[in-house]
Amino acid sequence: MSDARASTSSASVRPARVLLVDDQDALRRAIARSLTRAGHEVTEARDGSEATQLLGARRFDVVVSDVTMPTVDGVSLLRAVRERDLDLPVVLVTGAPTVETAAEAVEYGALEYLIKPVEPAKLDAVVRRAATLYRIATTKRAAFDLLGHAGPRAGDQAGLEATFERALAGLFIVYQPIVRAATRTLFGYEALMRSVEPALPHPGAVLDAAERLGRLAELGRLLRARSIEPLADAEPEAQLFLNLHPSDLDDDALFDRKSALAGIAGRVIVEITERSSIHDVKDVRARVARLRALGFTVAIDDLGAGYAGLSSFADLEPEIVKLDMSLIRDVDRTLTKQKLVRSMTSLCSDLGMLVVAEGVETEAERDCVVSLGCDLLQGYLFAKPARPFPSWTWGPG
Ligand code: G
Ligand code: MN
Repeated sequence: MSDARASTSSASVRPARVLLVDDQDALRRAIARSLTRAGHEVTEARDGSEATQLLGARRFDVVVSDVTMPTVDGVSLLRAVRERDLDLPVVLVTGAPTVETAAEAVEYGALEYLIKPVEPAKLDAVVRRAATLYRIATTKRAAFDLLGHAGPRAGDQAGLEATFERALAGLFIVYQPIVRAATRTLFGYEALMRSVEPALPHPGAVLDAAERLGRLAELGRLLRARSIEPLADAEPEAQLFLNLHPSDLDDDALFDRKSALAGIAGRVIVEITERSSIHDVKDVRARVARLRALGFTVAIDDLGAGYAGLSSFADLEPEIVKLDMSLIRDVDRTLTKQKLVRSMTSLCSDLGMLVVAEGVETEAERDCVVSLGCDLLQGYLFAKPARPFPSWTWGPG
């Protein structure tokens, strides 16, 4: 990008504290040497988990990470970094670029996405630019703290609060159709949060910020209220899928019989994700039973994306199971995925549960998951999430 400019115009001669992550020892050492020669202070990590530990223990100005590594890969590391620090620049370096990782890298705010081999001079320029941008970001926060607030406050906390407030103000809801495989008709829409705040660019970041600020319940209420607002304009038979954070189950407002949401409970499916643990919620079963008693339908979201294994099934007894898109991606070309999806659909149909295939992007994936017994389909192939209510197509063929 603008490295050439950065290297010539950069006034920054301060060395950057670089966390360098790569599982290939020889390559990592070579890069470390060249960065050290360029005047930087380099700490090496062999993988993402070692890097995460170092991030907890020391301060860095920039993270330079390989993408493909065992256990914790570069993109997961990028997410871990964003959980701790909204500004710390991450430069991803890959030997095997894919559109998918590039897109994820952008989504989670990687500063640069470089292809190996990277010239030492170029890496030096990128690192300098990154470190400078980081300083600008922290300075901006400090300035905001000084000018925008009276009284002593933790800079990071204040920065995060301000960012979160802007995210709340710029929050909006998009909807993605979910269609029936058997009849090729609309089943409902999933409501998805979006934010225009660049510092919290994706729903996960907004949720993390809310969690750190102890404002998850408030965010959940806002999202639920916003999500049902346009429902009067939807097809009357359309169901509404709502994402709940496990902590929402602790919020009494969710169980209020007189709420607008409870009033339409019969068309609402609450999705509880497998991505975060429901073990922290007290009396999960009783809480979920109360939701059912109010008329809500329960779905497990992101199944296959990890964490809960099958124990969440026992706790939630969902009516609907949403298979994570990682299981659906290339399912038509991946035998192991086909076997997994097939076992899930047959198990679920034994239990009377409907299965949704999430993230269907191609006709081949669509036809494959239909033949494997998925009842409901969702994904870019049919429609991207959009303001209410996007039209959709079955796709060509
Ligand atoms: O975690 P949950 O399943 O609620 O999140 C769904 C996310 O997946 C949304 O942010 C939505 O924009 C995205 N999404 C929906 N359909 C597709 C798809 O076909 N491909 C990809 N890559 N993402 C999708
Ligand atoms: Mn969902």
